[in-house]
Amino acid sequence: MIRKPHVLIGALVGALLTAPLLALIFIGQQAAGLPFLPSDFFNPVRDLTPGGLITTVIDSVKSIILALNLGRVDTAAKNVEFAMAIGLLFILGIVAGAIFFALFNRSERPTWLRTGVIGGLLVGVVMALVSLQFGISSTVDPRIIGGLWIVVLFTIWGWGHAWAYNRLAAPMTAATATTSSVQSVDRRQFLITLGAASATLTVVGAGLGALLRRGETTSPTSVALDGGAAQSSASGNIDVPPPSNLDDPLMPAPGTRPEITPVAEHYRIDISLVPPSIDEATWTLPFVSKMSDQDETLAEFTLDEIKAYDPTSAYITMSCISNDVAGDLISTTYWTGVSFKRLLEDVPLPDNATHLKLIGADGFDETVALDVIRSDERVMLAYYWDGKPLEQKHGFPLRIHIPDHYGMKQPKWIIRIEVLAADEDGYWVRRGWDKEARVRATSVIDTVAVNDVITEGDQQLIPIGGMAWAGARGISKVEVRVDEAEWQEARLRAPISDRTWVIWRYDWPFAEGDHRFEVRCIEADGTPQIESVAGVRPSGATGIHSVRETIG
Ligand SMILES: Nc1nc2c(c(=O)[nH]1)N[C@H]1C(S)=C(S)[C@@H](COP(=O)(O)O)O[C@H]1N2
Ligand SMILES: [Mo]
Repeated sequence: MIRKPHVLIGALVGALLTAPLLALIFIGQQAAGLPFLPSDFFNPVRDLTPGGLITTVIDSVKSIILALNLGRVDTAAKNVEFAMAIGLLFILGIVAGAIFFALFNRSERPTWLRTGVIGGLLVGVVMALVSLQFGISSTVDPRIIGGLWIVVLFTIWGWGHAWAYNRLAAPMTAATATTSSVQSVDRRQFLITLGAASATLTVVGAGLGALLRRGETTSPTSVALDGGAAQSSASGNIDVPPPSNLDDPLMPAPGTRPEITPVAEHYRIDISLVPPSIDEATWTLPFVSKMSDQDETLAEFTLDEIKAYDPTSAYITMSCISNDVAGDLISTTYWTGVSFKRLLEDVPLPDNATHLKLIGADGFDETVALDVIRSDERVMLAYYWDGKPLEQKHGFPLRIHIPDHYGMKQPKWIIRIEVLAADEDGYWVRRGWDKEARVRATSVIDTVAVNDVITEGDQQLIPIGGMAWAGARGISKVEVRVDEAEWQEARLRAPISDRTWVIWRYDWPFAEGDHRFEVRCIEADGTPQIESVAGVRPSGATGIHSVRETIG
């Protein structure tokens, strides 16, 4: 005679077995590039939820993290996604545990083991298929090894349920038969032991995984403001010229952001937890016509062939459409690639082609009109940042730059370009964001340098500074006002290029007390920055940036 464990105990066992399973998967990813199932699984699930529900949840949690001042927006967003992806599998694991126990409860002892192992195997196969189909996290070649790893882990996990059940449902022995309370104590003891083992394995596993974290090769920026001569470079890289405004006499106010963002600090936003890893040796860029019944490859380029074209380079500021006023999702670095217009000359496009659809290895996509490419030589297929191959998380081996548009229009990790006879909505447009996504003019106060008071004649001045940016449209004027007095014109540093932000500075003859500072900018053609407040969705944030500071 046995006492059957309740399905809720099954749920508990599910949790205790799934936690170390996830830790093992994490170690596998960090140590060997095996698939990170939580993200492989999370991406398609997120895409299946209606109306960007999950994205909204991520955004809300992210806002909370930021309101609590817990760090950068891009990192916060990735951490929230990471937690949700892990949490999703963990919850599924709990449900699976309950189901396992329900199944065991209905069957006889000899079949438990078989049920557990086969159940685990089945779940593992489904998970492996999802990972192979949608996953981009694995770097192991051939990919089937990653699939097998998942199947093996889940099979052991399924067996674990049968083993735990068997242990919990142990028939009453001479020692335990006397009272059911003895059996309860035994059960409790087993669960406590299992819990302790699970916790230890999980913590040690997660810690080990974090230790093993295969550091991405981050390249220190080779250019500083006082950068002197261009740096010499390792093979395959190019020299980054010092910024053109090196001699500009206007020095940024102390505390102003660096005019060039070190690549290691460049913001990162994309839909993948683990960025796709692409093998340069096998990567090609095919142009595929979707304009007849059958797909037709019109041209195909290797990376070397793309690099063989005359390179074009520019310092470029890029911003995410999700950047709040004065947010940190905006950065500037030195981009190098081939002019897309030039490359297109060597693609035999059908006459009625109008758009190209750029597809990323992560499943992201956006379209760009051929007119845009043909009318602006600056549209670039970029392969270097800061003179070095793009980092994995920034789109290796190839991404596009389209002046004047938010990052959401500019796919990274391009693996395929489809030639279309009509426009299509891209990944974020389908999710309700602005179709055009032209950047909005913005200006930001980085610093009110209260500790760097300067004396000019008999005046004491506090340097105030920051940046202003209007995509490729240029900035003609920046104005600052204090406590809603008159707007005062700030001085501008020459921008490094026609697409970078402009560093401004205003030396304020200060008065002690509590003050409010505001900034606004005017585009090159005289268009003023939009002053009315709007959030980031759907077209990018607008509104005036203000800061408070107490002087004295
Ligand atoms: N393939 C792909 N490309 C992408 C994205 C993405 O999720 N997948 N995100 C876009 C968005 S929203 C932005 S803001 C920029 C950010 O580029 P970065 O991470 O290199 O700064 O990449 C764009 N290109
Ligand atoms: Mo973005």
